[in-house]
Amino acid sequence: MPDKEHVIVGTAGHIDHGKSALVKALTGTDPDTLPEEKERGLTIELGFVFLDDPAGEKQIVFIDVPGHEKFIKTMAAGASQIDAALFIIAADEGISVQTREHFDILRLLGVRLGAVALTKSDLVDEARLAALKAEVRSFVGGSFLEGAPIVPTSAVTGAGLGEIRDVLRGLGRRVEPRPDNGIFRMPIDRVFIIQGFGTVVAGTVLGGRVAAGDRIEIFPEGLKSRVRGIQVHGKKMDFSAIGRRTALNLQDLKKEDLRRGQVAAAEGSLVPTVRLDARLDVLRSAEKEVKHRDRVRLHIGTDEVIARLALIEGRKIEPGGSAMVQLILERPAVALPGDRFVVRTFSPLATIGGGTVLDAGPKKHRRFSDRDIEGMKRLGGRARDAAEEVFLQAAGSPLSAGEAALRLGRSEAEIEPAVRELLADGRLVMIGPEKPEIYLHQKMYAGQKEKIEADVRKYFEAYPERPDMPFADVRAAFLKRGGEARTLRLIIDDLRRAGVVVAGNARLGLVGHEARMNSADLKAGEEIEAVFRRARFAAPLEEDVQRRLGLNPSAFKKILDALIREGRIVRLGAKVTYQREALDAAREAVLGLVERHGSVTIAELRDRLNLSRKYAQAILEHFDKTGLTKRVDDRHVPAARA
Ligand SMILES: Nc1nc2c(ncn2[C@@H]2O[C@H](COP(=O)(O)OP(=O)(O)O)[C@@H](O)[C@H]2O)c(=O)[nH]1
Ligand SMILES: [Mg+2]
Repeated sequence: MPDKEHVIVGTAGHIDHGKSALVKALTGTDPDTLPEEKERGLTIELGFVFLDDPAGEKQIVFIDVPGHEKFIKTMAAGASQIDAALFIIAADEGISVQTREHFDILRLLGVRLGAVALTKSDLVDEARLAALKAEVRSFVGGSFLEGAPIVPTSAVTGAGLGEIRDVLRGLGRRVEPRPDNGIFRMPIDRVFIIQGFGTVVAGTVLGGRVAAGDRIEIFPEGLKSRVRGIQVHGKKMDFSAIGRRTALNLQDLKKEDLRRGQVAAAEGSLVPTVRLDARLDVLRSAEKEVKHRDRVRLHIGTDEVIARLALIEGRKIEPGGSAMVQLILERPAVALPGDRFVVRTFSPLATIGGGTVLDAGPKKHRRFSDRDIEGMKRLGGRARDAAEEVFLQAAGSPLSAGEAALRLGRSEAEIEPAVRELLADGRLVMIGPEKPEIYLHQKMYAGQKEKIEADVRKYFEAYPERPDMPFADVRAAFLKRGGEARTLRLIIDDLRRAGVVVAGNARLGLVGHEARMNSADLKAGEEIEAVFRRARFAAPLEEDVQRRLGLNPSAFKKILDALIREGRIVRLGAKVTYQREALDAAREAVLGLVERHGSVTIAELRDRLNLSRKYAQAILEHFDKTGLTKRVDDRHVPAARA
């Protein structure tokens, strides 16, 4: 395991406010590495710098973002995966245009922790610092930065650097673990070539772990590859895991095939989509209302996609408002529920809002459909409603609380109590007592139970002469409808307890159903039985009886099967079929012989009943099989005595 957990800290703030200079002052490393960046003194690309702090519990990793308005797209990609923000405001200039826009983006992306640095403190006096501090305090009021440390710093004099380091360590301790579905996922934010190493993609791992040799897929394009090598913090590793800044060397892929915005993930683990359901929060500062079919730039993960906003709820969204929308993407992308996003308009080019993905593979909705809006709201609502909706959508597939949480992109700590509440209220049915426990929504369970009962009733309407049905038939129909075997077991148990069915070995009977045949069949049954009865020990072959009575083979088989089930006819072997009374007489004869001689042979029975050897053998084998007698060499003795 990579030695320390990472804490990803993103810078944010207006251009030239000293973001890059502060990262360099803290780490000794200039995050601007491109010749063009050095030349122009301007950040263009994301810069990744590790803070050397051996005493720190966790490894701080900075993502330094460009402040220029032209590079908001890059900033949004960088900020999308961070654990905490280092929000930068130059003491001399104060709150500026991109200070506001970056702040909006951090909030929309759901960043939860951070600190403020008032940079270039060497350029202003104490009074100005105090005034700015108060202004910033009120600016961040009500946001994730309310009450956050505000630290004056100077990259020139070194003032405040020690304090910032302490603040960052403190943030590191407060970072909550990211929800993990255990499946490897890493949005790509850098693609490069290392001489002698090959094509490399880098990013922050958002789920699961990845090991050298793993097969992965690049989404949404579906490019398959294998991980040839892994680097974490410049060191070669056998694997990396959630939360870590990670570089993967990929086999068989060229740099031209790869770009920021793609997602490297476990093969087949994501489904590209052109639709996303979400709640969109529109910034109070947005210039205009949002209208149906507005075309926007969607920033999700490290990706940017052009999309139209389908307003499912309401005709427009006013600044400061919020509503359910479906984003219709102009090319496929990948996401998971819980992922945050930002939307920007084309003209004026501005961040207008953002939100949380509720469904990453939704159907097309009808606008203003109450049912659809209700479902979306529940997914985005309080834990209990969201959990209930997930169980409803899962239909026949039982889920654990953990799985429900992952489908919502929420933490298990939030969803588990909601699931327990739903169970206590009878909204969920526990399907398996195994750990973790799995549940179905009560409505889905009841629906499945009804269908099974209907299946059983239909079967006996079609085959009234049969006393029971093969369990395999019930099972096949249930599985075909998307049910699961363990659910079926529970349902059958329920139906049995409720006195609806009787469950025997591999067969199922319906309580109140008496096997019956129609009158023609009954008459044919009498005739068949009469033929066998008259033949007595010299029983004819079944097919001869069928032909003699002029019955068609399938009708004959159906009726004969019923007679056999009723015990009126007994099949002793493949070619020997007796009527019950003949068999009873044979039993008397066998018992008589055994009583006299202690045992009986085929020859003795043949002579006693005056029949051919074939029948005598079939009779004795039948009694051996049914436990009346037992064979010892060529003699058959009473089974009890043997
Ligand atoms: N006096 C002074 N100048 C600074 C300080 N930090 C940065 N600068 C200068 O401000 C300019 C912009 O800094 P830079 O880090 O590139 O800003 P960024 O665009 O926010 O990354 C550069 O000329 C820096 O030398 C500081 O603490 N004091
Ligand atoms: Mg910079």
